Amino acid sequence: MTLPPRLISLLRERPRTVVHTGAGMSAESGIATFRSSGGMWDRLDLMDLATPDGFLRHTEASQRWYAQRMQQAQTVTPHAGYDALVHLEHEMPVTIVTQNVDGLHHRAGSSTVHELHGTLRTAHCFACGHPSHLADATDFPVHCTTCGGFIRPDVVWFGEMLPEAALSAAFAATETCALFLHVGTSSNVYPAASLPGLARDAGAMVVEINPEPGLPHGVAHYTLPHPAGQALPALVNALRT
Ligand code: BJW
Repeated sequence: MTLPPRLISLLRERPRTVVHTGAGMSAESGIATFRSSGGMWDRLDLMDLATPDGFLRHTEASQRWYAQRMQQAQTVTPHAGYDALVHLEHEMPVTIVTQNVDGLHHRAGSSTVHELHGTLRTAHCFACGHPSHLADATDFPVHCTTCGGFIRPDVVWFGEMLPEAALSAAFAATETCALFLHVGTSSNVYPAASLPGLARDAGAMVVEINPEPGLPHGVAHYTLPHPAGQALPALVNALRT
């Protein structure tokens, strides 16, 4: 893969870097994306499974879907692109801002990770908020042992607020970085979709990594139309040569 010379020059300056990842980052580890052809929402209705109203109307189906995804997230292996990001943080200051809930950046060993849409690692009661478990459930629907409410994953659904600490850290890092890598997201969901424009306005070089790039014209300086598992190791290799 040929990288733009200006990107290689910037990398060699060891810039403050933000890596913003979406579902495509985990595709090569075997986790389905949401909106791509063959993605989860080709087969499932997101309004039934991943909204507060949908959860209350289809509690058992939603809990089963999340329990299965929680188990999958614990068993898949982070691919070479994840390892490349761990390597990159030994070379330059790297902040990872992820929309993903699968925890693969943590499992790969990245140290500064802000999870905008929560996590599949934990769960709580939808009614009383008490921490609970869902991943190992065998009987559905799963109820809270404290109040009898339904157990939900610690993820952010449409219409819900993003975790304040992660969101403010993401904006702060984006506004002060020199390189912004936008990896594997369809850029449909806000406020995450506003980050690349913010980075560009603040003076960062914006690079989109996606086999089917989708940022509006004029946001990315460069597009690498390749899978994350190939493009991210190529960036690390550029530092070695
Ligand atoms: C590869 C690849 C490979 C494949 N390598 N790439 C401003 C304007 C308009 C609307 C709003 C707005 N502000 C807020 C809203 C409302 C709403 C929203 O954005 N709606 C839009 C749909 C229009 N946002 C919210 O409600 C958010 N909350 C919020 O803003 O609170 C304040 C507020 C509340 C109420 C009113 C107003 C403000 C919350 C959003 C929560 C999103 N939750 C989900 C589910 C999480 C739980 C779960 O996982 O089950 O998060 S939805 C789903 O989409 C998930 C993802 O994180 C998110 C983004 O998806 P992503 O990552 O982009 O995946 P895909 O599948 O879309 O794309 C994959 C990409 O990978 C593709 O491009 C492929 O080409 C690529 N790819 N293989 C690299 N190998």
